[in-house]
Amino acid sequence: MHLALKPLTQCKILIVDDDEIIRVSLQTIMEDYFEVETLSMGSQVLDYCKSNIPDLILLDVNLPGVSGLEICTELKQNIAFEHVPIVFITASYDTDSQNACWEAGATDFISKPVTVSTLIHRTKNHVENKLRLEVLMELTYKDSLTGLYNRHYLEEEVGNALKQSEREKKPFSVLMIDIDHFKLYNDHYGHLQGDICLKQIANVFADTIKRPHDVAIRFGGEEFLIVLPYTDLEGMTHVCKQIILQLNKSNIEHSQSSTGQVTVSIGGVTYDKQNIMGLNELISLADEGLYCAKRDGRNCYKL
Ligand code: GH3
Ligand code: MG
Ligand code: MG
Ligand code: MG
Repeated sequence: MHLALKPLTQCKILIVDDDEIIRVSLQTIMEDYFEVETLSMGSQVLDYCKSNIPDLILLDVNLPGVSGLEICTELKQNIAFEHVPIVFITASYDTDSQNACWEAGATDFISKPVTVSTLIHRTKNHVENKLRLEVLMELTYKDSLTGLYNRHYLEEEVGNALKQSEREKKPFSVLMIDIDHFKLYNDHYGHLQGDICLKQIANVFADTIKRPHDVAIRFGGEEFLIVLPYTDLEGMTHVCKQIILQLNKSNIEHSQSSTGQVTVSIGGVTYDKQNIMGLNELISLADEGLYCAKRDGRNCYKL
């Protein structure tokens, strides 16, 4: 099977080493094949990755302050970065040092002094494997009509995101959204136009959610879930308002609806630390909110 992968020259490699000579020489070698960024301190890595997820990290073990092993452990525990290959560059070959790298979640390690061809071939292999994994995950977890995540993704991945928020004692919000009078839309405009409408609405959701952890999921036919980790009631309210506003601006005609355009109803819930809930419970509470929004006349949200 042949998978179309993005070119390696567009893949981002992050090099982290406190030794400027090593940093610059690694950069010079790698720049012929990849896009390269460098950092000198371990404490900069997490923030950098949050705004710019690399396709591979070349990581020095011995860094002042936060060590390479600590960074690796932290990144591997974070679902946003767990698939980023981390290759240690290390001068220590002894068994304990090697074991420490594997235990921290290393993908591989390369010993200093570095052999250029080994460095290039190993990094290319790891980056290509990451790209293949991403393509396969896209096929497994995305809805082909809308490009949003599918139910399979919800079942496999979102539970883990909720557990992570629980561990970090952070809020976690869920929105359930249903298109208003969509049966009338299909009956009037036809099923194919209905599909186009679903795509337009999905694009509004995708454009509205801004943070890297936010996820929009096609839950069923014309029902969607938006999962907002690290988001409290205030943040969730903002997202609801934005969705209704942006959909209003999109102005998708619906002559059979009293507003004259396509609207949605939204129910939402925020995970409550005092009253620990599982994902299914959160979804059914959001669904209750959605039912209230429908009963209250549609084109609104109930949280
Ligand atoms: P309400 O405002 O109460 O939600 O009314 P509604 O008409 O949207 O609700 P209902 O559940 O009766 O209808 C949902 C419609 O969504 C019916 C179904 O044909 C349509 N639908 C579900 N999946 C798809 C799809 O993939 N494509 C198209 N075009 N229509 C779909
Ligand atoms: Mg060092
Ligand atoms: Mg429905
Ligand atoms: Mg509906």
